[in-house]
Formats: sequence, structure tokens, C-alpha cells
Amino acid sequence: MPSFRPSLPRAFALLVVLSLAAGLAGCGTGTGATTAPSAATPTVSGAWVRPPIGADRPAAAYLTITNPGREADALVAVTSPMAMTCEIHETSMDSSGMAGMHPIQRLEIPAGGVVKLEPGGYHVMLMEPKELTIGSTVELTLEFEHAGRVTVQAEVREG
Ligand SMILES: [Cu+2]
Repeated sequence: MPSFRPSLPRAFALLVVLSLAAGLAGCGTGTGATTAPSAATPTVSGAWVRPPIGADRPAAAYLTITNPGREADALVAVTSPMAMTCEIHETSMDSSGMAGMHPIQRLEIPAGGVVKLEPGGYHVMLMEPKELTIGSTVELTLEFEHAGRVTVQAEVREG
């Protein structure tokens, strides 16, 4: 004779699943999100890469970082499968007025601020890049001091 009440093992299993879900949600930092980026994670937009101007030359990556959080963060490293290493560079003028660039260890992203990496300013240098064809995309992983890693796709274009 068929029964309309759920079998006891099934009801018990359901209860276990619900308890686990509740337990996991309780482990969050208050937002309930454990995998999605928190509201304070910097966002990266408009990423693009300019290919090298010659063989054995680095490529440059440009992008915009927005920090919606109430605390400053800092870009401390960049990696890409398309380059041997990546450096964060600052463009500066020497005493004779010649423009040059040098690596920096961290790029501060102020709370609620926007920092643009653009030609003539901050940029990411892709050292010993693989061949970069116009129209292809390059994966860039940005490492932030507090927020951790953010991976974006940058389009290769002439500028
Ligand atoms: Cu540079």
C-alpha cells in the first residue's frame, strides 16, 4: 500500500542538507557570500594590451581599477600566462626633462577611488611576452594587498 508520508531516511537526509547549507551560510563574513567577491573588491575595467614595438621588447597593459570599498587597497603584483614576468611601472620625468619609467612595488588604490593605468602614466609591463596578435585576448591576474586576486581578459590592440 503506497504511503504519502516521506520515508524517514529521506526526511532525515533533507534535514542534514538544510543544516549544512545553514552552517555554510553562517561561515561568511556577514554578507553570506563565500565565493562571490565582496563589495570591497576592486573592479578592473577597460583592460587592453599594446604589443611590443619590436622583438625582445616588453608589451604594456593598461586598465582602470575602481575601489568601491571604504578602505584603501593596493595593487602589488600582476601575472599573465602570456609573459615571463610582469612589472608595475610608473612613468616619470628625470631632472633633464626626459621621460622614463621605473618599477614600483605597490600602487595605492584609495578608498572609493579610481586609478587609471594609461599610456604616459602607470602601466603594467609584460616582460618577455609570447607572441601577441591584434584582436586576441591576454589573461591578466592582478593581486591586491587586501582583496587578493582579480583576473581579467585584456584585448590586444594598437592603441
Ligand atoms: Cu614600463
